[in-house]
Amino acid sequence: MTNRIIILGPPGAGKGTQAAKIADHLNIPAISTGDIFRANVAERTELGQTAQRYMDAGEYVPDEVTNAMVADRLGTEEVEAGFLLDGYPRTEVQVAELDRILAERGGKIDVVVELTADTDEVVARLLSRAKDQGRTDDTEDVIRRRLEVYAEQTAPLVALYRDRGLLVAVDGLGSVDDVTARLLTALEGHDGVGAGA
Ligand code: B4P
Repeated sequence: MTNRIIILGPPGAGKGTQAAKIADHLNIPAISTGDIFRANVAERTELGQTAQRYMDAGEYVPDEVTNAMVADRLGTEEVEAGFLLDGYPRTEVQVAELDRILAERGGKIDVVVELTADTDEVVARLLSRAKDQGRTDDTEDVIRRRLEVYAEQTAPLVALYRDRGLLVAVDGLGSVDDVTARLLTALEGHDGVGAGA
């Protein structure tokens, strides 16, 4: 049994923060599409130049770009014992591509965690990150757009994965450590996760 986990949630819910902790605990790689895009922006690669235009506007990077990048990563040996996808899939087209990639390799997703947090809290967190880190997509206008895009394109995936019997919702409010503990409890209670990692 492997650990194949998706973490979903609005911008600022704590996906990236928690993905690193959970992946470390389960000894599997966290694949964060946002981090990969930001690394490419910093290195000024062609992918980074494409991604930056969309990220700075609060829009999603086009599916074909994101899908190709994830397919590449899921083709490597490092994901054999499992993986945690942080911020992917974010659209129905990305879900279909992930299904295709996994079917080709004879795999499947074990669990999808929805990290929940209300709008006031996520806006406050992102504005606070803007002060600390100066991320160009953490301005008030762009945050508002990112939340709209999430509601339009990603929130429907919650129902989609619930219908597949894979969804576990975890409250993202409280201290980082409290949320990690809640997540680990939810994952341990879910069939298949934690075994054989
Ligand atoms: P991401 O990097 O995924 O950014 P995010 O949604 O803001 O989440 P992030 O992981 O950074 O924040 P977190 O909630 O951990 O995406 C950025 C952009 O990349 C997207 O807008 C899009 O343009 C592009 N992109 C990425 N994936 C894509 C895809 N699949 N398809 C198309 N485009 C894609 O944390 C937020 C803040 O809250 C942090 O400052 C953190 O320290 C703080 N925090 C976390 N937990 C907390 C807690 N419990 N209490 C208080 N603060 C907390």
